[in-house]
Amino acid sequence: MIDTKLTSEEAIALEDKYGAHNYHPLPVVLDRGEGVYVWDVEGKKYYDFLSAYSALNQGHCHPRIINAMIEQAKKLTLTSRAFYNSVLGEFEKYVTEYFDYDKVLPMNSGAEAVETAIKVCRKWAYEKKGIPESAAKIIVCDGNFHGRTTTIISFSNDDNARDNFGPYTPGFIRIPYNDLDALEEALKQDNVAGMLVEPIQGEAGVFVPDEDYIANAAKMCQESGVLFIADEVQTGIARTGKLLAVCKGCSCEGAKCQSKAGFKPDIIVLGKAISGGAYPVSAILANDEVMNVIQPGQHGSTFGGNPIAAKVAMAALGVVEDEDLANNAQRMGELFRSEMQKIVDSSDLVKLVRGKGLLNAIVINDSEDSSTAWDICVALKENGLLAKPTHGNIIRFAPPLIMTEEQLMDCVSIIGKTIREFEGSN
Ligand code: IF1
Repeated sequence: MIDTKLTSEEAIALEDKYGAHNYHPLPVVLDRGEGVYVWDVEGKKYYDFLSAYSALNQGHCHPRIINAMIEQAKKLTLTSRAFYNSVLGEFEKYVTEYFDYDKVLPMNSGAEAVETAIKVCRKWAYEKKGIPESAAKIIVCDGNFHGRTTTIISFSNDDNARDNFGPYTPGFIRIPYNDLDALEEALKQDNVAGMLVEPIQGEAGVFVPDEDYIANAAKMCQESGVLFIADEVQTGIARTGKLLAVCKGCSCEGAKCQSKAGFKPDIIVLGKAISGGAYPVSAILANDEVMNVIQPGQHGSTFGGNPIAAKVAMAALGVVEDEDLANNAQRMGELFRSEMQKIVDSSDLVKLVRGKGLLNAIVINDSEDSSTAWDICVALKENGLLAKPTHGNIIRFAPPLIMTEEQLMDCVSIIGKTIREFEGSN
C-alpha cells in the first residue's frame, strides 16, 4: 500500500482553506499519541503539556479506556434516551457513588453541562425557592470561562468570546473573582438563584483564588438559600491534585472525596477528563432536591448518556482511582512548581509560576500584547514540548497526570533550556 500521509504543511494548508478560522493552532500536526507523548506526521516526538485542555488526564490512548470504547462500539453505540440502554444505569450508579451525589444528568460537551446546570438552577429557583417567573439571577465572576454557547458567552467579559454575538441572555450578575465582599453584596439582591464559579480560573491564566475563597463562597450561598455551582470541567478529575478542586483537607483516596471535606457544592459540572479524552462526555451531579426539578421532556440530548460514553467514562474514572492520579498530580505539581521557581529566580524572562496540582502557568515578563509567550511556545515545540499561551503572555502547563518524575524532570530541562536559548537570542 502506498503511504498517502500528508506532510505537516499540506495538512495545515487543508485546514486553512476548508476549515473555519476559529482557532489559531501552534504549527504542529499531530498524528499519534501514547501516554504523555504525541508524534507529528513527520515522526517527531513531543511531550504533550496541554493534554487537550485537561481532557487527557489519563494520557493519550489509555488502553483500558480505548478497549472499553472499542468493545462497546462493537455491541451498541446509541439508542437515544427514547429507550433504556443496558449500560447507562450502571454508569449512573458508578458516577454518583464515586462523587457521592444522589443523581447525575449526562450530556456531551462541557458547555452543554454548564447550560444544564443553569437550567436546573433556574427551575429550582422558580419551583422550590419561589422566585417570580423569569426573574432568577445567577452570580458569575469576572474572567470566567464556561464555554461557547450564546447564554454562556452572554456573561463572559472576554471581548473576543462575546463581541457581535448578541443579543445576550439576561439573568446574570458578574462580580470580581476571589472577592467575598462583592459576593456578600450580590447576595443581597432580590431573586438570586445561584452562583456559578470555577475553583481555579483556567482561561484567565490559571488564577488560583485565596485558600478559603471557594469554601466561604459556598457557605455564604448556602446561608442565603442560593445554589452553589462548581464548574469543575477543567479543574476536576484529579487535575489539581484532588479528585475535585473544591475538595479540602482530604487525600482523595478513591471516591467520595468531598463528603469528608464537610462542604459540598449543590451542583458539580464535569466534562473533559471524565472521558479520558477519548470521547465527548459531560455531566452534572446534584442531590434529589435539586435534580428532581427536571422531569421527562424538559431537558436532554440525542447523544447524552449513550452506551459508549457510559463505558468510556467508567473506564476513565476507574483509571483515575486505580492509578492514584490525584496524588501523582499533587506530587508532580509540587516538584514542577519548585523547579519552575528556580527558573523564575534565575531568569528575567519568567516573572512567576502559579497553579495547583498539574494545572500550572508561568507569566512571561513582557507586555500583555507582545508575542513573547507565543514565540516561547514555538521554541518549546522545536525542543519537543507542546504548550499553548493563554491571555496576556501566560503559558499554561498541564501535562497528563500519569507523568513520572523522570519524565517531568526531562520536561523541566527542556523548558529551562528553551528559556535560556530564548534569552540568549533576544
Ligand atoms: C475552547 C480555555 C481551557 C472550561 C470550563 C466549561 C468549558 C471549558 C471551566 C466548556 C472549556 C476550553 C475549551 C477550549 C479552550 C478551553 C480552555 F483556554 F478556555 F481556558 F480548557 F483551558 N468550563 N475550556 O474550561 O467545555 O464545551 O469546550 O467541552 O477553545 O473553547 P467544552
